[in-house]
Amino acid sequence: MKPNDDTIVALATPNGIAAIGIIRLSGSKSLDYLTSCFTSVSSILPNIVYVGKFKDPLSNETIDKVCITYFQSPKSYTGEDSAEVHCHSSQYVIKAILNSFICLGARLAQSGEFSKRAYMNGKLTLTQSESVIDLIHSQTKLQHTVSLNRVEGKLYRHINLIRNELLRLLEQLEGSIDFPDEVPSINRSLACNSLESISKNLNHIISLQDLGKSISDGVHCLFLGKPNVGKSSIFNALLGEDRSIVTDTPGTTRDYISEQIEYNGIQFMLYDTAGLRHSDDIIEFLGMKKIQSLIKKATIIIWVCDQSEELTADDFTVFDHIKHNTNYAILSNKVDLSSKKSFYIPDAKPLFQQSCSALSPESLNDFKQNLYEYSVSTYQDQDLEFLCNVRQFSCIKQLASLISNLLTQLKTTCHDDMLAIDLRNCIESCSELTGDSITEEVLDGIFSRFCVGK
Ligand SMILES: Nc1nc2c(ncn2[C@@H]2O[C@H](COP(=O)(O)OP(=O)(O)OP(=O)(O)O)[C@@H](O)[C@H]2O)c(=O)[nH]1
Ligand SMILES: [Mg+2]
Repeated sequence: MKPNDDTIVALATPNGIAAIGIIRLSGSKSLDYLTSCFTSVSSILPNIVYVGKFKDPLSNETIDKVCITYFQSPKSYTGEDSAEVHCHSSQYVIKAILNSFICLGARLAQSGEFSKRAYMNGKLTLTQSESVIDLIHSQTKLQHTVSLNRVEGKLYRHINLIRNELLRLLEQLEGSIDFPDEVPSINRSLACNSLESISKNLNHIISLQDLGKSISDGVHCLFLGKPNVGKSSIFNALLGEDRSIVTDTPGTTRDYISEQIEYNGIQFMLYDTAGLRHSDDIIEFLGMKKIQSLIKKATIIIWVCDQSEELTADDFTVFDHIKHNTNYAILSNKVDLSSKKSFYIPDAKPLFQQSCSALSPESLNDFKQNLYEYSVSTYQDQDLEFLCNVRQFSCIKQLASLISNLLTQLKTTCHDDMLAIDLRNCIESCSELTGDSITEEVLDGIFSRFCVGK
């Protein structure tokens, strides 16, 4: 696959009124086009910032005072000759500069086309290119760390090591098939050891992906409890705003409300729900139906109780909904009121139990810390580099299953020719992940997630 050799242009900064807008050019005509519009210097050398007038190449009218830089191939983001024009970000100026380049023969870039060219020219690996988009979209420190790790190519290098080991086995196997007198046949027990270690490794990467999902989608925290225990008050206290309606009438919240907060670099999606109780009210009934599906997708369920009252049948109705789950914690609210000595929940095995008062947000600090610790308890820093996106994850799962089949084959009397076919499939799967073998269609899918100008 060869990149198009036309010259592309796009605005790389958000569209709108701002101090500076950056227009990017990439392709073999970049310097020519730039020279036609920027005549303040007699020659434009690479990697130097020049300040001067940008002129419309047809009318010779000044459009803006700009800074320009030319990057000579291969020392540029895309690997091609490219350039940047830093102008004032007025809609008129941006449009006029883009038009000037288009008049000269440039084409407006498609989403992700600059990064696609960087990939095609070997400036970025596929996993790195994919991470560039995650980096742009990262909202929390942890999302940023994960995507930066990928941009630095750690997952790619790891999969490449696996690929090299598989290639080594294949070479030996094929050598012994083609030249049985010279190359000894493969030592199956050593090959098994090597594949078992690869398989363990891949399964470890797979097991980390729940954490990856939490980091990219946020940890889903579902507040459940009977009416009036203070779910909405706690939800509001955590958000720091009166988002959910609070009244002393049981059944205030009907439908669920969700909002996002960040704590220590992790994104939490909080769900305030309707109080669970036996009710003939159709709206409450529908609210409760939604809760059932939320329970299924919650990372953690927070069962809220009011410790100033005795537990009632409604509390146990709530408990019945969650007692078969292992991911629930108990939050006993209203500690500012006197507590009931007999407040005790038999048979409950919560992840943690905590008291608080929604009226004093500081009393929720320990609760937030517990939530955080639960969310990150399974990962270590070095594991972050192995968090994948959806495409990479499906490749890793496919690879793990191919390796597991291969191991089964190796342990039986399967013929070497068959083993070679299976090994080749595994290598192909590694290549698909790293982008060393990938179809144009998949590539277009990946790069279309980018914004124009990246
Ligand atoms: N004293 C005290 N009152 C609280 C506390 N938390 C909530 N309340 C009060 O309890 C009542 C119910 O609070 P909500 O937050 O609406 O309770 P809820 O669980 O969302 O109720 P539903 O939406 O009806 O299920 C309101 O009058 C709150 O002001 C608390 O920690 N201490
Ligand atoms: Mg409520």
